[in-house]
Amino acid sequence: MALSGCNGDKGKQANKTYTVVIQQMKFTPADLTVNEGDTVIWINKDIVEHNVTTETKDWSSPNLSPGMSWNKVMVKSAAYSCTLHPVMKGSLKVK
Ligand SMILES: [Cu+2]
Repeated sequence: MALSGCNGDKGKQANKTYTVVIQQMKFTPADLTVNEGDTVIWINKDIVEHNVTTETKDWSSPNLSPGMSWNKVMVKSAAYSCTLHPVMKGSLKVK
């Protein structure tokens, strides 16, 4: 496991990829903790379009049709939602 704290130019740890499934108007898992540089893939397995947009609007995905996926390398923590369905919320914590 990575040590927390200042990590400057220490040895590189292998980056991982995490998947968040969008289904039944929910992000699963809704809360995810990753390391900086890890990739998160959102897959829309629902029957309607969804997107992933941070509350601060730092970044957002395009609208994802059913069956589409989108990925992003995470560099900082973010709370996000789907602007089409604001009740859908998730959060990413970057260690
Ligand atoms: Cu949605």
